[in-house]
Amino acid sequence: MLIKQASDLRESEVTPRELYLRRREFIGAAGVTAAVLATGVLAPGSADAQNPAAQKLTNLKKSPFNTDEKMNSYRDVTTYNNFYEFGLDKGDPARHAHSLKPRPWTIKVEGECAKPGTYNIDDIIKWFPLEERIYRMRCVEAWSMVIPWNGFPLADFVKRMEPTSKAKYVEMRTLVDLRQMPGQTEPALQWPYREGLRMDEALHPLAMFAVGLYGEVLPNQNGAPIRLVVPWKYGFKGIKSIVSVKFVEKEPLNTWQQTRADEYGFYANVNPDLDHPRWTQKSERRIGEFFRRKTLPFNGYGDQVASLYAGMDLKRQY
Ligand SMILES: Nc1nc2c(c(=O)[nH]1)N[C@H]1C(S)=C(S)[C@@H](COP(=O)(O)O)O[C@H]1N2
Ligand SMILES: [Mo]
Repeated sequence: MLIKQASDLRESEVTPRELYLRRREFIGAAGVTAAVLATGVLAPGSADAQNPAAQKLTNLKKSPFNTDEKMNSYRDVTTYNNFYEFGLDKGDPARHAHSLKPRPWTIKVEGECAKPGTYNIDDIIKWFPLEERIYRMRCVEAWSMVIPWNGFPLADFVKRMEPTSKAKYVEMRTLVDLRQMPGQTEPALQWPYREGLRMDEALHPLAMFAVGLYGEVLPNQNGAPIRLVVPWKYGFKGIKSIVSVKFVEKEPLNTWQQTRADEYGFYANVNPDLDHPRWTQKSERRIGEFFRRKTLPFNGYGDQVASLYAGMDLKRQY
C-alpha cells in the first residue's frame, strides 16, 4: 500500500514535520522558497499574503466570539492540513486538492425535516449574512491554530430546514469521487468521511458552516466549498467539502469512531483530563510556537458550551 493506515500515525511524526515547516518559513523570510512558489499560495516576499487569484468575500459581519489571540498565517492555515481524501501527510492537501471542483456544488438535505431537498451552494451562501469568526482550533494530534473563518451559524442553516421533533442529531457527509479525491483510492478511512452533532450542539451559536477564511473563498485543502467548524471539539469533527446533511433520530457513527472506537468517540470535546491512549491531551503545540501550551477544557470555550454536557461523564462519553 502506498500510504499508511490512519491508525498507524503517531504524534511523534507530527513534530519534526512541523519544525521543518517552521524552518521553511524562516528561510522564506529572506526570499521565496521553492515550495511556496510551487503551491502558489504566497505572494512573493510576504509572510502573510493570501491567494491573489482567490475570490474575496465582502461585507463580513464582526462576530462577538472572536479570540484576540494572534492568528496563524495564511500559509500555516493552508499548507498544514488534515484532509485524508488527498493523502495522509500534512502537506498533501495543499499539493493535491487542486483536483477538487467546488463548483457546481449541491448539498442534499434529508431525513427528519420539513424542507428536504437539494440546494445549490451559491443559493445557500446568499441566505445568510457572512461573518468573520476568529477561532482557536485544536487537533486531536495535540497541535492548534488560530484561524479567521468566514461563514454563518450552523443554527441558521438547521432552522431553515425546519427539523421535526424526531430530529435528535445532524449527520453530515463529504463528497465521494475518486477522480476529484485521489486519496479515496486508498482505504485509509472508510469513505465517505462522516460526522455528526447532537441537535443542541448544532444549534449552539459557536458552531458554524465556513465558506471562506482570511476574507477569501475557502481553499480546496480547507474543505471547499463548505465545511463544519466546531471550535470546542477536536478538529476531526470539522468535516470538509460537505455534500449531505441528514436529520436523524439516533446518534450517527462518525468516521474516526468507526475507525478506532477505543481512541475516538462521538463527542470529541477537547478534554485535557482525558488522554488519547497513545499521547497526552494535557498540552498542545500552537503551530508557529516552540513551547507547548496548556490545553484548556472545551478548547477555552467552556463558559459558552459546558452546560450542554451537564450531567454527562465526559471521560466515558468522549
Ligand atoms: N472530509 C474530511 N474532513 C476532515 C478531515 C478529513 O480527513 N476529511 N480531517 C479532519 C481533521 S483531523 C482536522 S484536524 C481538520 C483540519 O482542518 P484544516 O485543515 O482546515 O485546519 O479537518 C477535519 N475534517
Ligand atoms: Mo485533527
